Amino acid sequence: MNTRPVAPLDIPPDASVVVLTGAGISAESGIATFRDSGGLWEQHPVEAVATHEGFVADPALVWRFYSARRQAAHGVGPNPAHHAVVALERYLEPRGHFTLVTQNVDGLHERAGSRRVLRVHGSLFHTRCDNDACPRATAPVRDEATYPDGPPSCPECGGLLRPDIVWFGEPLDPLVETRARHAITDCDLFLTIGTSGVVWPVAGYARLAYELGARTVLANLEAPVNVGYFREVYLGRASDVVPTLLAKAIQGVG
Ligand code: BV8
Repeated sequence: MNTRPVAPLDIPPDASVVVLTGAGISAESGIATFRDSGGLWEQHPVEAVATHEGFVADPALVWRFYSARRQAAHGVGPNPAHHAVVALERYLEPRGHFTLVTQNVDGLHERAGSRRVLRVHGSLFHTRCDNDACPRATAPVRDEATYPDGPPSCPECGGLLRPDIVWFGEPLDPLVETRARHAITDCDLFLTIGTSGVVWPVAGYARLAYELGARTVLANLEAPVNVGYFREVYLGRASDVVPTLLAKAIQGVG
């Protein structure tokens, strides 16, 4: 494992960069990660709250789980790592290419000012109809409400509304995934921040970038299972490590 002392990265202003984030970038904002001790999945079996089967079996439980996450996300804000990623996007805007691929559904990247965001696992603050025959099944609407008294019904068809989240066993949006893969295929630098690298197909993105010869860089609290695909590894807390790694871009220098 190629761990290095944290130091500013040289990123040319015309570089093509993909940043991939996971729950670790939001940890210091106060959002629980999934698999660290005390994480979200410890309180809930994944099958019960993050699969369609679990939703069908107990939609009220699933909506209590996601309502609690909406409340948690409302109560916190972006941290210096989120803001550093925004600065990188602005630095590359004139001559480079930037794509943020996030597994996070908490909306903190967007609140920090990120614009070119691919949300591969959906959005906590969007709701859509669970009835595939309903036009609202493919037209998620912005929804910040919580539903403590039971699952909401679709105003269009009367069916169940669901969070616009990609659950286990469900495919990613094909257009979103195609755009993510294209960006990775074309990138010079693939910077991954705060993910355990265990959830597929996103877990395979580091290998894709590595095998295509990109500069693969990891900023994480600890080494994830796919650490072997990162040419540079910087361990530590995202809000410390990421602003340092991106310091030159933040200052607008190559
Ligand atoms: C699909 C929704 C096919 C819920 C989520 C191949 C092999 C094995 C299994 C599979 C495979 N292909 C598919 C699967 C099945 C499954 C899967 O990957 N299972 C795994 C667990 C074995 N994948 C799927 O089901 C996917 N769908 O493949 O469909 C298909 C095709 C056609 C037709 C039908 C089906 C769907 C996957 C999406 C699942 N949904 N979320 C919700 O969010 O409410 S996944 C869930 O995990 C979250 O989205 C989260 O983003 C994601 C990844 O977790 P991380 O973000 O990495 O968070 P984690 O806690 O794990 O790690 C945190 C990291 O941060 C740690 O490394 C930690 O050290 C670090 N950290 C902590 N603090 C800090 C920090 N770093 C820096 N600073 C800090 N302060």
